[in-house]
Amino acid sequence: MLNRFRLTEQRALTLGMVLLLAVPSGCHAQSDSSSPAVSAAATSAQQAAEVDAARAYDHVKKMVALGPHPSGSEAIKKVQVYLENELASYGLKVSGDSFNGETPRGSVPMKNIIAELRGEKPDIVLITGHYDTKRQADFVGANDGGSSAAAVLETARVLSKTRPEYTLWFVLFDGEEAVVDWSAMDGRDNTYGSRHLAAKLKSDGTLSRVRAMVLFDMIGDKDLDIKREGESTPWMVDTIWKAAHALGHQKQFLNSEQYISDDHLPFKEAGVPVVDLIDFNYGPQHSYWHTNLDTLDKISGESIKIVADVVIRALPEVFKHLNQATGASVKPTSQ
Ligand code: 1BN
Ligand code: ZN
Repeated sequence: MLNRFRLTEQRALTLGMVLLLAVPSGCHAQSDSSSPAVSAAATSAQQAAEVDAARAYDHVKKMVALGPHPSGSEAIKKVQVYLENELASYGLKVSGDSFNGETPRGSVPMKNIIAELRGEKPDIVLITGHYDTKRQADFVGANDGGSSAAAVLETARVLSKTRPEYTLWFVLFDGEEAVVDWSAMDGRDNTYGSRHLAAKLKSDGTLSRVRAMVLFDMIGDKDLDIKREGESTPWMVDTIWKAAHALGHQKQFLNSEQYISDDHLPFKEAGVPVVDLIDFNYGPQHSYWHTNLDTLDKISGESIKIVADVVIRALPEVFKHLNQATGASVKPTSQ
């Protein structure tokens, strides 16, 4: 996986000059039994290129420990600080996108969190998920809110050690959940954060640089099964499923289809290719979804790792597809 991204200079230095000289950036780190220094460094680099299941679980544990955190709550401010500090610790440029969601309960302060990893190209691929929890007494949302935020954090941490071809924005949406009911306000009591960001990027002109979006939602279920989401862009779904198969995760990535209304729709409507990775089969007869049974014991860091690793594996293919779509070619480097 590491070979698919260019190592940052800082990361390359920390891996040591031996690896730097032996393995040109962008090339595969070959194991070399005759050179323990190279193989040790290469091994640590390979490990660094994968999501850490224990870290992913720990992120969810920490967010759950902060208590229910619906949009506008005191607890969500603490979750925001946690997420911002984590993203900043990976060396990413973090910014807050604060706004007021006009909800059936009035104006609610909300904040999307955005962390940028500059790539070789200025065009942007969004890696996203929501972190707010449903407004319901004692609902902590280990899977619904926790797992998506943890997947974004871990994907950001792993990729922050690379220089990707496209610029990546890691986006944590606020206000995905309904304040009263998903269908209230003519179906607009939901996805406040993604609707706000899509509109803002359209009005400031940045949307033309947004080339694709990956959405994680409810991917922490111990019994992970993700269907092809029907609103998603077919080539994005195919690319993700191909990567899942390549990594041996065909049991978790099913070939059946379902349609889900979620944070990807405002970007789809704005013309961005999207994919929603959502396991909408949570517990017996889906009985853990939006109930107080959505707790830590129902999720697994391994499930979050599987989905985030698949996305990391798929990204170079996404970039390739985007390059073909524009007819862009890699500029020859001057000698
Ligand atoms: C996903 C997690 N969703 C809300 N929490 C989106 C959704 C809303 C899915 C309504 C199905 C029905
Ligand atoms: Zn929900």
